[in-house]
This record gives sequence, C-alpha cells and structure tokens, in this order.
Amino acid sequence: MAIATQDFDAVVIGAGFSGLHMLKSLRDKLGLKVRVYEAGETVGGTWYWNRYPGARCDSDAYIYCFTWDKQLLQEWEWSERYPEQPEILRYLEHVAKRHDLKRDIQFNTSMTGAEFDERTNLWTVHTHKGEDVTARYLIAAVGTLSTTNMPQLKGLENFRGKWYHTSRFPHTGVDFTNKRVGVVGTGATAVQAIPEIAQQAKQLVVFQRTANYCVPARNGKVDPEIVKARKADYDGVAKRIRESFFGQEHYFIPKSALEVTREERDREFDRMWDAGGFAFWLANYQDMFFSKEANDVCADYIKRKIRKTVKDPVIAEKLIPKGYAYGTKRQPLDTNYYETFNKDNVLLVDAKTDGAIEEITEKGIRAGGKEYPLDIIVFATGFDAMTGPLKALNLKGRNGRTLDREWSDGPHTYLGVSVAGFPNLFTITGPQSPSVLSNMPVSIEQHVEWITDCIENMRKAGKTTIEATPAAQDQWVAHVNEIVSATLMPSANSWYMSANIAGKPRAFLPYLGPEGVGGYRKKCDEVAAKGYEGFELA
Ligand code: NA7
Repeated sequence: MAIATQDFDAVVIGAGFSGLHMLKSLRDKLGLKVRVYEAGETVGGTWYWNRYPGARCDSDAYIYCFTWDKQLLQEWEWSERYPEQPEILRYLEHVAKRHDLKRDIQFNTSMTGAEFDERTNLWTVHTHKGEDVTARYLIAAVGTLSTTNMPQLKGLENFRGKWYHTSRFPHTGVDFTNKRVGVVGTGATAVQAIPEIAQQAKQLVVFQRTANYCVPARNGKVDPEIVKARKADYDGVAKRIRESFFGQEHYFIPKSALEVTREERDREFDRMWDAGGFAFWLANYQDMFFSKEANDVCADYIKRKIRKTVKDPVIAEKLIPKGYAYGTKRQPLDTNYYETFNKDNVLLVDAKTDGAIEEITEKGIRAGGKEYPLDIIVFATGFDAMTGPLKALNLKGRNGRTLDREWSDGPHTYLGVSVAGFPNLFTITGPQSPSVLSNMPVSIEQHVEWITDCIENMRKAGKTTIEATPAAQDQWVAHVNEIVSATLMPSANSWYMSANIAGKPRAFLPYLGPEGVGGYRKKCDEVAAKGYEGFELA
C-alpha cells in the first residue's frame, strides 16, 4: 500500500553526475519541483558503487568534471591526472553540498517501476519503499554501466571462499594479504585492479576470455604550470571538448596510417604512447577505425610493446589480442598491467589456450580441466551496458508498452534521449547517443542542457507532452546502424556490440556519428530549432 503520494514536476532516477546536474538545472534554472531517487546511500552513482582496488577515471580529471560551475573549476584541485574513486566521490559530494542538492534526493530508495497515464499525461513512479508519486517528466539518469553482469557460472553457490563483483565491492575494502585470489575478466576494470591486487595477494590467478589491447595511462601529478594554463582557459577548454569528436582534447591525425613511412608512423605512435591515456585510441590516424590495413599497423605496434614488456614469450602470446580490430573494444588504460604478468605470484589462465572456466568448485575455479584453489574470487565481468539499466526501470509507456518488448532486437530510440511510445521520458546518455564513446561528463551536460531547454520551451508553449514519432525513431536507428557498419566496430564481440552477454541481441549500443560529440550536439540543437522535429508535442 502506498505510504505517500505527492506530485512533482519531474522525477529523476539516479544521483550520479547526470542526476545531480539534472536536478540542479530543473530546480534552480526552471524552478521546478523535482524529486531524485537514488538507490545508494549517498550521491555518486558509478563513483559510489565502483570501489574496487585501482578504480579511477580514465579521462583526464580537468575535463572529467562539471563545466557549469565555473568558480569550482577554478577552486577544485585534482591530486593527479586520473584521480581515484574516493577523490571523484568527494568531488561529487562537494558539488551536492555546495548547491544544496541533497534536500531533493531520497537516498536508499530504488525505483521499482513507472507507468504513463494516458488520461492525466503523468508518470506514476513506484519505489521499493511503497511510495507512488506522480510527475510530468521522468528522467532516467541511471548511468550506462550500472547493471552488473554476473556470469551464471555453475557451482558458485558451493564456493567456500568469498567472492565479489567489482561494481559492488564492500565499502570496507577487501584485504588480499596472504590470499589466493582469482580475477575473472580482463576489461578496463580488471586492467586497473589486477596490478593492485597482485601487490597484496599471495597468489593471483587471472582468468582471461579475450585478450585486450592496453595502452599506458601515465598517471601522475600534473605539472602546476599546465594546471594554471588550463584554469586560465577553461572557457576555451569547455568549448573545445563540446565541439570535439570524443569530448576530449584529442584529434585524429588527418592522414591515413598507410600513407606515411613506417619510421614516421612509429615516431607518431611513440609520441602517443608516451603521452599516455586515450591519445593512442582517439588521436591516431584517421582511418584507424575504418580500414583493416590501417588498423593492423596500429595493432601491431601494441603487440610489439606487449612482446617487449612480458618476459615469458608464452605468456606474452596469450596476452596478444587476436581476431578483432584494435580500438573496437573499450580501451583499457594500464599502469603496470603487462609488467604484472612478470611477477612470480601471478598466473594467467587463458580460455583459448588453457581452457575456459567450466565451473566454480568448493575450493576455487575449474578451467580447462584443472582446478585452481582460491580464497577470494573477484568478478570483473562488466555490465549489461546501456540498455540494462533502462530495462531494469520496468517502465510502461502508452498501451502498457515495455522496453523489454520494444527493444527485443536491440535499442530503438530517437537521438538516444527519447523513446517512441514513452512520452515525457528522457534518457540521459541513453543508447544510440554518443555516451560511452565520449568523455561522459561532456555528453551528460549536453543532454541535461537539451532536456532543460526542451522542458522550458514546452512550458512556454503550453505543451504537456513530447514524444518521439515512430518514423523519426526508425530513421535514427537506421542512421546509427548505417554509420557503424562502415567502421570496424562490429568486428569485435564487445559490450558496445551487446556481445558480452549470452542471449543479448547483437546491436551497436552507442552512436558513433560522423562528427562525434560535436556533430551530435549540432544535430540535437537543429532538432530543437526546428520546433522539435521528429517529436510530437501536445
Ligand atoms: P568489460 O569491459 O565488459 O570487461 C569484462 C571482462 O569480463 C571481459 O574481459 C570479459 O571477457 C570478461 N567476462 C565477461 N563475462 C565472462 C564470463 N562469463 N566468463 C569469463 N569472462 C567473462 O567490463 P569492465 O568492468 O572491465 O569495463 C566496463 C567499463 O567500466 C569500461 O569500459 C569503463 O567505461 C569502465 P570478453 O572480453 O567479453 O570476452
């Protein structure tokens, strides 16, 4: 039975980067009555839940923050190039406090479902505490990598040791000292965690399903002169990242990787490698994502680095990625990842050469017919990306439509921010927007600004509903798929392609537009300027 009924202009789900900014914008800019529901006990979203060893952002901190609080951009001092999870969480706590956001956030509260009422044109939102509240607008700020992918491995219930998923790590931390630890997975998370765990554990066994192409993060203190220069030019920085391809200050080399000599190419590769971070991935030759031959020369450079770093040639071969193009899976940034496999206490069990995981036993993990005894298992097995968190909201649109049914063959959205049949629902960094293929705060800000303007314009025009038309949505889905089919992205069994989870329909999840984040922003602005072309307003 309902314990409270209250009307809001907008309900926002999630209090991470997106939810905090959305609340600030709707409440303080438009003066709306907003309620945010957050499952965690405090703000942070991704940065609240992901507390595994080594968790840090992979984008440079000076652009991994809100650009709308100009004073805070000047005041806040990041301790290093890629701050660790506690520092990012501290930043978000600080933002919440500074803008008095917590008073409109209900913590420890999960949304269990919501229906759109076609008579009142309101959403009714239900929470696990039995609340039912109505709101004109429903905004999903649920993140893209927030629904845990926990593999259904036989025998897990029999394991006598402890096990954890990286995205639900105990807040008290885990002591790996003198323990035999298994890590399942070698994605971006595992690449951060493995070197840290290896330093503590008595023995670490890494279970690899697919080898990854890792490039050095090159974390460290940022030169104070660079920090000063960036602060002096934050307007310029903000403009550049908004207009850029990936929401980063990275730009492709406007040449083919094949039109230069090997010497010139290696000089460029060395430069990017030494710069660290996403430079090798996002500021490489412009045909790297399109031409297999161009991609091969980039991939070959990384393979040479792996062979040089890993002392045992047999282990090095296992760590060499095979069968998919470089850059088509999320780029992991590493700090001593490959070096870790030179340690005596680290063992690599590769699914292809040593055998895949067969079952979890009482004592550990059996793979390729061999049992590896373990005290702790860490599952770094990722997420049901992008569509997972939205499907979990259990939404019912017009005529009881559900996302499960509408998206049975992959996501269908208009601009990644709305779904036909779900009026007044907005999805921040939703599927088929640049989202996970960009520096997230940049894409979040763009969606929040666009949604805020949209609601403001609707109110001025006396409109109560906005809804994508099925035709506009079909066109957008076709456009997203057409563009990606011209790239090498479909060559990988990545989570971008929905291929990390058995049974998930294979579909490209984000949007890789021809002009990236900047072009997508322009497109969204044009849609608004044309009176919300492709939407029906009533
Ligand atoms: P990812 O990138 O999805 O990596 C998950 C890893 O776990 C990856 O190596 C997977 O192998 C492996 N995996 C997944 N399921 C299984 C099963 N059933 N058995 C064995 N191995 C498995 O997730 P991350 O958390 O590392 O990164 C997600 C994002 O978080 C990242 O992009 C950043 O944005 C932050 P696969 O490659 O699928 O064969």
